[in-house]
Amino acid sequence: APAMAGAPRGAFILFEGVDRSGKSTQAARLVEALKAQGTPAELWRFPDRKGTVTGKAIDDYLSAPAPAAAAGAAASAGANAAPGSAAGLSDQAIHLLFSANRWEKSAALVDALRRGVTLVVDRYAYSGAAYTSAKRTPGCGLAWCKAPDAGLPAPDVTLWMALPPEAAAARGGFGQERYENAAFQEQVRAAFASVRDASWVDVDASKGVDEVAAEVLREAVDAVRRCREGQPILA
Ligand code: DGP
Ligand code: NA
Ligand code: NA
Repeated sequence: APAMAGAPRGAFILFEGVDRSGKSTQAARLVEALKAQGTPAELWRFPDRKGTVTGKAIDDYLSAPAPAAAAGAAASAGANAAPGSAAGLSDQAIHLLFSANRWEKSAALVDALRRGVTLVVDRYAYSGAAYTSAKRTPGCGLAWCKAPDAGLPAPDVTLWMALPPEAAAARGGFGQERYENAAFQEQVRAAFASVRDASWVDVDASKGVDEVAAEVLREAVDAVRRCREGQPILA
């Protein structure tokens, strides 16, 4: 379909961070703040557990309690999972499903941006590379982890919710999901440092919620402006 003359595209604003960094709270607040300013905006999240073919398997995998063991092993496949259950998927298979989950939504994502909707996205391909490479599975180094996501639409800005380990720990205990243990989260944090790129902006997530929200809104408004001024959709 021909592009509507003069219709500005929306911005792709991504939040990344370790678990408990406050990104989901900030992403929800940002959508409301943008809408209040008259900018059409939607909240998306990955993995998309509900609106996709792959979401159910990913949800089953994440919900399965991980065996208590060394951090890497604890995040990997449950050795005793029943055959055919997502809980027992290999590190390689679940990695590709997470990537497929993003690819399932990629055409709709580009379509929304073209329609002028700004997308505020909670996790994306950086989480994909960071969480799997943090498992230190032989043969699954960073290049292997990044490969299936190559060519996905890319964010206009990535807001990294920077939170020191002590501050994350002070926010209380983890839940029951597979990756929620302190040792593995530290490996994830280190892996994120190896995947950062020019789209990244550090947000000091240890500040108060309102202060963080104000900083986030400034960065988001800047990205929306760049997209209105004609910055092409990135890949
Ligand atoms: P969330 O719903 O944002 O808490 O994400 C669920 C968990 O899945 C969280 O621990 C981060 C992890 N995760 C998100 N995306 C990916 C991915 O692409 N690959 C892997 N291995 N883990 C991911
Ligand atoms: Na989580
Ligand atoms: Na979250």
